[in-house]
Amino acid sequence: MHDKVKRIKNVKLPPVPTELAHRLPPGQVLTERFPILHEGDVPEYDMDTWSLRIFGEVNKATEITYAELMKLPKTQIKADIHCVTRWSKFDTQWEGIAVLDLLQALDIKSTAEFAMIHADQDYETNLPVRTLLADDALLAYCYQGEPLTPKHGWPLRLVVPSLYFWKSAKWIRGIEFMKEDRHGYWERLGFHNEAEPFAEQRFSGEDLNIPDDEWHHKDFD
Ligand SMILES: Nc1nc2c(c(=O)[nH]1)N[C@H]1C(S)=C(S)[C@@H](COP(=O)(O)O)O[C@H]1N2
Ligand SMILES: [Mo]
Repeated sequence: MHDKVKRIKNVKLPPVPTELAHRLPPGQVLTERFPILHEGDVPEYDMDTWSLRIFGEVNKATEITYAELMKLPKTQIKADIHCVTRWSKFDTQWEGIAVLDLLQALDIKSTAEFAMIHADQDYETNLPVRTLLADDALLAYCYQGEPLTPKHGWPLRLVVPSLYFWKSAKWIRGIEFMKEDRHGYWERLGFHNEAEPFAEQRFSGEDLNIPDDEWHHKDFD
């Protein structure tokens, strides 16, 4: 077994209050802090030229400007989030555009079963379109009533609380609709394709690269 796999498996977990236990997926630790985790540098943007590219299994590929996006209905959610490196955070509040509302404004082909989320810096992650259509899948621009900070994904990030948080791409730049599934960045490196926290779908195999379990030494706010 890989050393890091062993370490992650042996992490000691502090007790969780009984009344909250049912909300904590197996093997997770509750944190009040908000860790900051990503590959590459925090990108900088000129919002006049920023766009969200929609392509693949759509009748008309398009690029949506920030101004156009902001005209869509706004949705607020409160959700628990779970990172594969074992931290969970309860009751995070987000405001954004429900992916459902965006998709209704677009001409998506019925063959579009999967989506690849394209984000900076060269990050991508895949998920089923049906998951994106759930009530709580959001393209978020606000966190706890304030604009997202650049480190947490400003100007736009995906928030899909039902899956491990690596699927919630920050700095999203495009959604590619696909007939067939394809692996994203972490999925190629051995993370689980479906990534449901309550089923503890962390890794697809134990002989592959696995996540850094040292999030508590990292940046957070
Ligand atoms: N563009 C991009 N989005 C990303 C990542 C990344 O490396 N790049 N990391 C993911 C991972 S592993 C996690 S846990 C969350 C962390 O979000 P946070 O920094 O707001 O806590 O972002 C996800 N989205
Ligand atoms: Mo993560």
